[in-house]
Amino acid sequence: MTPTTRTASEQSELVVVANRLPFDFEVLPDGSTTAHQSPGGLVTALEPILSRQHGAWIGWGGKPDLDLDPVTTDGLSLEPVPLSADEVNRYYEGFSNATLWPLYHDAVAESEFHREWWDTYQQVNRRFAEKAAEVAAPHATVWVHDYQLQLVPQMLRQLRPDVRIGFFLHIPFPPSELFNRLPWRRQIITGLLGADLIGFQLAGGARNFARLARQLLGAEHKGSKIHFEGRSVRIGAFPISIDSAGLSALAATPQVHAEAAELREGLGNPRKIILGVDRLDYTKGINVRLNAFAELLAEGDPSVEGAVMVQIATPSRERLDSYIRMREEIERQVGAINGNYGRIGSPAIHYLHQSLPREQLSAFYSAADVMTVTPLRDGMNLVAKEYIASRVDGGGALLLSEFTGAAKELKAALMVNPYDTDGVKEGLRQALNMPLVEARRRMRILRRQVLTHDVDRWAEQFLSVLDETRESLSPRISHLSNEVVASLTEISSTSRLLVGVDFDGTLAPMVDDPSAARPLEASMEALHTLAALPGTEVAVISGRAMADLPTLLGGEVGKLHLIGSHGGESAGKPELLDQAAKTRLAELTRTLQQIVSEYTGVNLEIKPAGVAVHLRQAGRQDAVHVTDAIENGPAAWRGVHVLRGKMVIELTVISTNKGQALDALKRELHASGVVFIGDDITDENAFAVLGESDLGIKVGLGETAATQRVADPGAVSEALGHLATLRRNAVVLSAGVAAGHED
Ligand code: ADQ
Repeated sequence: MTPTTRTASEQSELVVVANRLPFDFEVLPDGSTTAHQSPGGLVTALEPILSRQHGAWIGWGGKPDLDLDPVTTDGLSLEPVPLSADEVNRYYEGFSNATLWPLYHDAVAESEFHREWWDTYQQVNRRFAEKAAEVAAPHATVWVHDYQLQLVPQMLRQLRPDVRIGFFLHIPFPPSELFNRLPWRRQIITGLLGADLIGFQLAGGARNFARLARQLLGAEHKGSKIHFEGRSVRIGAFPISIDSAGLSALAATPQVHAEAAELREGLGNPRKIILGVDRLDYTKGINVRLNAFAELLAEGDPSVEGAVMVQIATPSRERLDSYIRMREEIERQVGAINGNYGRIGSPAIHYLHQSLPREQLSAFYSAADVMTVTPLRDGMNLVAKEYIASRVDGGGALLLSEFTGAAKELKAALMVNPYDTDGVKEGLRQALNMPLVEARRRMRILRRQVLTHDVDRWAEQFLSVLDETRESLSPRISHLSNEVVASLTEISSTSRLLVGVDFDGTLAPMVDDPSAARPLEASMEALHTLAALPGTEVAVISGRAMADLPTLLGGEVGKLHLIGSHGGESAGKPELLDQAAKTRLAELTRTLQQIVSEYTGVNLEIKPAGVAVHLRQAGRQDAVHVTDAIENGPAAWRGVHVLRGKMVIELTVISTNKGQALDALKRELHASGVVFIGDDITDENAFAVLGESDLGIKVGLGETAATQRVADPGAVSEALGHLATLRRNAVVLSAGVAAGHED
């Protein structure tokens, strides 16, 4: 698809792409829809930046089959992506939450692998990428979020190579031992590598990713950069945080104070309140703390009068079997503990399966003496940070699982291993009995960390590193027009592709001394990448002597086809010249030597089937005289063919040209589509033989039979790099889709 039918003023400089819009939509009984903002940390952090930059947020409305129009609020435009009930089922509940979620969380629950889920995941990712391509202004920044959208960076890059793409993963990135179970592992890594910057919560996630990119795709990794298909991708750790100041301010309000006091009273003024706040998810280790608390009650310390536990669990993913089972298990556990240890009017555990407003949550945080955060694995865990930010009184104690991302920053918390019931019990006991001075000392350290590392800082750091990648984004990419990108995209899926490229002025920038010409490294890398792909052939078709080409190409020919002397020479071709032609060539060489001997700056290049006269270094007048002498002399001889290039005239004793050579190669290789790129007049013969399903790209100005044009050899590098990515995806991904899995 070719992007955008929007005008520039309808596009955005900064686009956030996330599974959900930061709004909840509700369909009323009369069929109309209302929207309520659901201010998560992410939108709070990004809203000011988004509004300033006429930003957009692309996401799903949260209900199947919602067909919503884009809306703009406070300078932020919301761009809904609709999902059918089937897609919600397969892409969201299926592949995202029943395949990826458990796999990325240490496989604490079993992952399910279904090919239909993967198909829908790809389809929906494509829809998000297409929406982003439509909404993003030229050279915009697009920030893609989380595990539901890991293919979007690469898909978007194909559609819009001009935009800068950042990706942030909110959940852990697993080690290869787990990730490699995924049948579509290569596609996911390739999808992510479409970004310019990939952010993880922790450095360990970035390391896991780099190792997999190397193992699965042969990508090179050095420091914070991964080199893949001629591009450099930055990776790094960006631990997310919360609106620390906002939550502190909220906790300091008299209303929250009063509500916290009411809560304590409502709970029967226990000596200690233990709190858990989570999405109801099996990764959160809610059962871990319930077990530990139950065992402590059984041992009589604390007594049920001494401590009360409050567990607030916000409903989550309620249609998935694993969540239904877990909810039943937790509710059974709560019931059993209350049955065993509760009293009439004073249960041991208060359990709310509800989502609470911010103020009420703040009151719970303020009232809780001990906060229990015991996930088996968690990308970060914002609840731990919210608790700390809410303790404006400097009190409270945090029991924290060492398997949360937060544990790396919140070192002054009481750390526990959630798999070690005795350890969790001990931690809980310690927290309940911690001397005030020590508790305050710890909380002071924790607060300093959370207040100085808030979500604003997180977003700014991510976006400024993403901005730095602008340098590595070649400025030439802007010279690839949307039409060139669209044509490359179209031809990349042909069944047998032949890519032909000229050397001088196309692969290698023009230089005065022909022997000093060298191809751009990125172009060569792209050619070798292409040549290694199945169903893909690459030929360098040059006027240079065949014998010189390997050296000119940097010594490494690999799988490239080489054609020299404008098609006169190629590997396996019988002898180039018969006796008559050899005699003619000798005579031609002698005559040309005589003509040029009177001029300085005119160089002859003796080739196997002809002589090239280079005029680039000659004065204007001299060039005219030499040209006249040649045109009126040997150019008119029988059996001599003339190729007129830019400041070069070439006389050959054979009649082949690049068009014939390209056409012959196309037939020999049974190519179904040809891309030819060239800059010179002699390349026009090649453009002339291209058919409807082929693509000709002219480099630079001047009349041409080619249908597309790029600026210079730098832009050729971009075009070839882009074609290599597209082709790789076309052949590798289609092979994966056809086979239903990767291997
Ligand atoms: P989550 O798995 O959702 O996030 P978490 O970081 O704890 O986990 O965030 C939960 C949020 O929901 C918190 O802001 C919390 O206040 C809120 N919440 C929980 N229970 C609630 C209730 N009953 N009522 C109202 N609000 C409630 C994912 C990753 C995490 C990562 C975040 C952010 O799994 O590891 O920290 O993204 O990147």
